[in-house]
Parts: sequence; structure tokens; C-alpha cells
Amino acid sequence: EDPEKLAAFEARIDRGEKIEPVDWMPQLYRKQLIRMIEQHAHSEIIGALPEGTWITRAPGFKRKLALIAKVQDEVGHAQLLYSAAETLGKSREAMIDDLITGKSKYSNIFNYPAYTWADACFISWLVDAGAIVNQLANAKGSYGPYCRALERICAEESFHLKYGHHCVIYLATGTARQREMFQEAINRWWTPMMHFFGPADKISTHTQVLMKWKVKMASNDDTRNQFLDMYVPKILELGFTIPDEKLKKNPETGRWDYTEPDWEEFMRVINGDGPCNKERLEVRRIAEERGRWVREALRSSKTAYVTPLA
Ligand code: FAQ
Repeated sequence: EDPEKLAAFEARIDRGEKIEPVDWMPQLYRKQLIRMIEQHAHSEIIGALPEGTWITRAPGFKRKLALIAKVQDEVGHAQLLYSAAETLGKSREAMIDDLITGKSKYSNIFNYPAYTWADACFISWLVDAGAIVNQLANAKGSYGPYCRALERICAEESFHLKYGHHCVIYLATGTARQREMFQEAINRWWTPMMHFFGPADKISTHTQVLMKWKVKMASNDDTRNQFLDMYVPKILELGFTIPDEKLKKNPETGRWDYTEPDWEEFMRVINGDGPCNKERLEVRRIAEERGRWVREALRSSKTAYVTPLA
């Protein structure tokens, strides 16, 4: 690759400029961005499934309305992100194919079942909280289309977070059984939540290059720490416990000590062998099959819907 072009590209990033689709960029920057944005898009679309199954069973009309809006937002986030990834040259069809065939990854956490309403509340509050910590940081990154998509996503995610917190406070101040249900949800989801931020920095493959080019603005351990800083006090304040005896803020380092979550389980889950991976991909495969006639009709149609300006 042309060293002069590379130096100019890196100088732009150092100055805090945004890189746009028409600009020159190293092949590796393009490849890494496609990988990360595509995985993010898949996570949003698959992430709609565990909560989506709760829409018909959410307690009461208001909760149903809010949950429908949230799930719809998540699918909208996937749309924004697929569009951002397309600016780098990979088609949406190719991305969806790679998701369905298991070639592309998506977030570990959506491969676990949401057994109870409290599990859905855990996702709406704490998984969204984790996603916001990561996305607020990356919205200040170097690739224009991704950053702009993240800004919009973060605005919508803050509504999800408030909704999730409201659901959890309701359970926390409810009956003994409601409190117990949320405690069980914390116990079930804590390990996947710790995994959510990615492997420990010392074993993370891509952090170094992504941080150098300001695609990733904080390391996996940093975002995990920031999440613990912000949310452990809130969980404890509601009278719940966290299933990790070692979890404690270390006054000397200013960082959290915790039991390393089982990284073998993480590897299994992200490589297709978690409790719900097959079911999640099957749902997407069926949706793709059932929607095919619509896409074909649009492609072959000469109506104004397809070419509004023609
Ligand atoms: N799950 O070298 P690193 C959401 C993979 S959105 C699965 O550290 P990197 C909204 C990684 O891909 C949630 N795989 O990777 C919502 C790589 O594999 P590869 C998603 C993971 O990229 C809320 C390998 O491990 N957010 O929740 C995970 O530097 C509620 C080595 O790892 C984003 O995608 C994982 N957790 O850092 C929706 C944000 N972690 O590709 C519904 C954008 C790592 O070599 C309801 N992405 N891997 O085969 C990122 O910030 C980064 O990609 C990380 C991973 C931090 C996720």
C-alpha cells in the first residue's frame, strides 16, 4: 500500500477528521470496518428476537406498546448499520447470507433464552446499558457513516434504557416473587453480560489495529470496567446481589476485580454452539425465505415504488 497515502490517512485520523466512503482508505481498515459494522448489524437484528418473543406476553398494554417500539427500533438499527456497511462495498444480500450460513458472528448474549419476563427486563436495562457504553464511545470514531448511525442509535437506546430501568424498578419494588425473578435473571445473565464486551484485552485479536485507526475508541476491558462502574452500584442499590464473590472495585488500580468469566463458554457460543444459536439463525432463515417474493417483486417491478424518480 502507498506509504504516502497511508501517512496522509493516518494524519487525518489523528486530527480527528472523519473518513468518508469516497476517501482513500487502507484495505485492512475497510475489511475491519465491514467485519465490525456487519457483526453489529446482525446483533441488532438477532437481538430483537429474545425480547420479541415477549411482546405478546408483556404484562399489560403499556408494557406491550413500549416493547413493540423497542423491538422495532432494534430492527431499525440493523437497517442503519447494514446501510453503513454497504458504503464499504459489501452488499446487504451478502451480509445476510453470511449471517444465515453462520460465517458472520453476532453478539454472544442473544444466544441465551429469555425464560421469564425478568429476563426480558434484564436485556432492556442492562444489555442496552452495555451497548450504550460501547456505542457512545465508538460514535466519536473515524468512519463517518458508522459514527452518524451510532449517534442516532444511541439516542434511541437511551429510551430503551429508561424503559428497562422502569421495568426493573417495578419488579424490585414488587412482591417477593417478582424480586426473586429478577435476582434469578441476574444470576442467569451475569456471565454472558461480562462476555458481552469481548475477550480480555490481552487476548483480543483486533483491538490494537481498531484503536490505532479510531474505529474502536475504548478497549474491551475499559468498556467492561465502565459498565461495572456505572451499573453495579445501581443493581446493589435495588437490593439485588451479583453472582461473583470476587467482584469489587480495587481502590489501588481504580478498576474492578472480578472472576474471569468462562472464556471457553464464550468461544463456544460465538462459534455457533450456544443454547439458542440454531433457533436464532433458523428464524432469520425462515424470514428470509418468506420475504423473497417481496424482494423479487420489487426487483422485477417497473412501478414508481422501485424507481421513484424515473
Ligand atoms: N459476541 O478481537 P476482539 C446491542 C469476537 S448491539 C460475539 O476483541 P473486536 C443492541 C470478535 O468478533 C451489541 N463475538 O473483537 C441491543 C472476534 O471474532 P472474529 C453488539 C464477539 O471486534 C441491545 C473475536 O471475538 N455491539 O446489544 C464478541 O475488537 C438489546 C475476537 O474479539 C457491537 O457489535 C461478542 N460479545 O471487539 C439489541 C458494537 N466479542 O471477527 C437488542 C460494535 C468479541 O475475528 C437488545 N462492536 N467477539 O471472528 C464492537 O465494539 C467490537 O466488535 C466488540 C469486539 C467490542 C464487540
